Amino acid sequence: MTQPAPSSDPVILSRTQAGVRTLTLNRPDKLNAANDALLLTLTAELQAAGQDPAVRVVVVTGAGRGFCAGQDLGDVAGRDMTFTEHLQHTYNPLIRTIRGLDKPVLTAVNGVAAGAGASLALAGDIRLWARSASLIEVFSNIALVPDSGSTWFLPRLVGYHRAFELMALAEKVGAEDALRLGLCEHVFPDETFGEEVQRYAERLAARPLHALALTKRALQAALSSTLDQALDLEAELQQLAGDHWEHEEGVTAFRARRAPDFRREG
Ligand code: T3D
Repeated sequence: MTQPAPSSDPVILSRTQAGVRTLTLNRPDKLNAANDALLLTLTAELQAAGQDPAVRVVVVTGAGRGFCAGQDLGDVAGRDMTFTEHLQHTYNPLIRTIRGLDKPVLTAVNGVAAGAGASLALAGDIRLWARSASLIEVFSNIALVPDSGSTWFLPRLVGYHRAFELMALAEKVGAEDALRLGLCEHVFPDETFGEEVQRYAERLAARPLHALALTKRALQAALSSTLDQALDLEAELQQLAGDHWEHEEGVTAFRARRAPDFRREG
């Protein structure tokens, strides 16, 4: 299997501020089109953030005017993997890592998100968009099938018919439509996007992380479970939450009429 090629210019920039780890896709000249180095490094950085106690929230964003233009089409010819192998080696672990991470992952969509870049944009637990951002299910332009989770995310957000239309015509969805369709939670002005994302992420970082991790797990399971299964899982996870110090802190703070401090360790 191929490994990330050594490069002087990091394909992923990493910075941590106030418990927020920001991972920036850094191939701005190609609208952050993804090569293997970018995909494998991003996955490794997400896993590292998951293990790092200093990190409470992860933000994935792009450098320059694009978020991610999907697969780097210059990197496909001569590849020593089939499409199936390549997806299983690169994109699928990335999307699984985001959805499985015990910490909230925000996708901060600063510009165009196309192809697998659109899937990446949709994979965040919370999706924040800049006003000039857009999403294109561009795969059919090059006669490919939507991948990296787009066929799972999109119909759940917009329904089968609109998902099919977006995929069949590869039409650009702008920020206002994305908000209306439920492809993002908030749209911020381009000029202040970075600050707004950091402010939002810090607000989330002050929330009870253990409870949010369990919430993420419960919601994801519920997407493919029956009501009975969801009720059983809630009962099981509520025990884990109720036994955790965060719960005691929340109740104590409520009784004392003060704000809870979920950042302190047990
Ligand atoms: O391989 C597998 O395992 C299968 C997995 C597939 C996953 C996929 O993501 S398939 C879909 C691949 N992505 C695309 O087909 C998107 C191609 N790009 C575009 O359609 C357009 O660039 C955009 C709509 C995204 C943006 O258009 P625009 O007009 O704002 O920018 P531009 O001028 O087209 O692009 C700017 C530069 O980025 C340009 O380079 P240059 O001419 O300035 O040197 C362009 O070539 C480059 N670029 C954009 N997208 C890609 C790319 N270079 C390589 N790969 C790209 N995907």
